[in-house]
Amino acid sequence: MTAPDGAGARRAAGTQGRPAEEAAANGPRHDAAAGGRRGSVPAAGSRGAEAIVREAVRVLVANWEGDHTVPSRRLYPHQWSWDSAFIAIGNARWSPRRARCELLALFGAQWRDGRVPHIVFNPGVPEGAYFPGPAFWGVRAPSGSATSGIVQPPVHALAAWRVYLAEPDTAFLRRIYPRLVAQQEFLRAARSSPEGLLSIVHPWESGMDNSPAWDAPLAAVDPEPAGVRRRDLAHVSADERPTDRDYQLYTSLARAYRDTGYRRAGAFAVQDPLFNAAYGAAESALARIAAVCGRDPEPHRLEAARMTTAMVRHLYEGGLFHSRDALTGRLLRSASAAGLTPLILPGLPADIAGSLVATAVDRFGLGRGILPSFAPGTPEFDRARYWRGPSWINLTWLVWQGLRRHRPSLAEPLAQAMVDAVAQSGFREYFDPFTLRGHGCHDFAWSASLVVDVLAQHGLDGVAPPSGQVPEQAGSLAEVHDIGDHVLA
Ligand code: 2M8
Repeated sequence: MTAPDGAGARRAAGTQGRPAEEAAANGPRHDAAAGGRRGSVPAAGSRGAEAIVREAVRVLVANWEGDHTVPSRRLYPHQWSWDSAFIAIGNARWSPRRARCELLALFGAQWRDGRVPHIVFNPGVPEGAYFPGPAFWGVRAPSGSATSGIVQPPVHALAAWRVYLAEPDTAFLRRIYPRLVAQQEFLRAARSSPEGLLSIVHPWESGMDNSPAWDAPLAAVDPEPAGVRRRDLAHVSADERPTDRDYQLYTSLARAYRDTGYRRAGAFAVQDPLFNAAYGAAESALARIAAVCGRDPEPHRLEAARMTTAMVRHLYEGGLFHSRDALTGRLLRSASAAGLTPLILPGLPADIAGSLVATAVDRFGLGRGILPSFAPGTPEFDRARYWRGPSWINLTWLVWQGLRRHRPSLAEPLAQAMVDAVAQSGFREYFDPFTLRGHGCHDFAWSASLVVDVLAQHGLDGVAPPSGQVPEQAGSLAEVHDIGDHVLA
């Protein structure tokens, strides 16, 4: 798996010219539908899996900053909230200690009101390395760390539970449980609507920054009049990133929120299915965590069920979950893959799960490759531009988790598709859904960590890694491979 980008690009060349309409009609296809698995690893089977795991661990070690992992050394040189959760899930497989440390470092910067900021800035990194940096956000956590003032999808309880399963450390769980509860309480107190749904107040809070799902609500936002000095374009080509206008809107919204002391939303308040599903799944995970910690799991179970019901009532239509504009009450119909992520809700009614799976197959090409972030065949779909179509490992992983519960037969090809993507193109930030060509930055941490988790659970080509005993939910690779962090740290 060395320097796979060139090979990936060459292999992709034959399909890149495929007319958009054909691609759109057929959906992503690089597996059975294409008459063979393009991009399958050279040495399939357990040896191939081991090579990918080693390469992933190399990335995770290279991005390690002593108590947290940067998503990318140059493009994202600080700690990001939901990245850390996804990173911990994979790290748990080879270094549970590192996974615990990652989550505890993030929650160390939790605010008094319970919010977990979406960025914790590293004081050792110059202000100019990332925009908007600490001077823009102008705020510190009680710990003294400079942070942003917005949040990201609360996938952390899910991560904490999986970290515990990999190595049952009850002291860790007891330490993080009240912090996870406070995170949820902040969202209930500051972001809930009469319908019982939670709002995000900035596209960055969705994690899917420039998703076409935000085009309509962003039309009501006044862009920052002056140009913004972006840093991202020094690292990634402009046609793979949000536009300058997007950045003017992002900055304007963040400034408006900041100017109310991070209390009142500006002109953007949206109930996103991914964010709300993450919250609901967090309550289910908290129920399990509470039981281990000797606390009452019942309130968490009830809250998970309540959120599931509210989402089905207010966000579900036509085989997909959609966002809802909290300011106008209007459903924001779109074809974002965020609308499939409620599959992670354990209590999702079977008929809704069945319809979501049908949509995923028909409109997102599920079963024929990796999951695009927006449905091909729509006018907004863009196969290379960030969250407007490319495939991301974290989104695919979330839907994969849901499928394992609701439709296991489709979970397997999706796991293989994630492995194929990194085998062909390396641990890139995102991938062309049709060719698996890599886009965005290289050595992206959650692409590495989540594929380690996939391999630990699924193996490669259905062959489990050579431990011979990879349990369904728990277990690490560290004991069976010489890649524990005592070796690599
Ligand atoms: C991207 O977002 C940041 C802003 O938060 C950026 O573009 O600078 C998104 O992909 C987000 O989901 C992710 O957490 C972050 C770091 O990987 O990058």
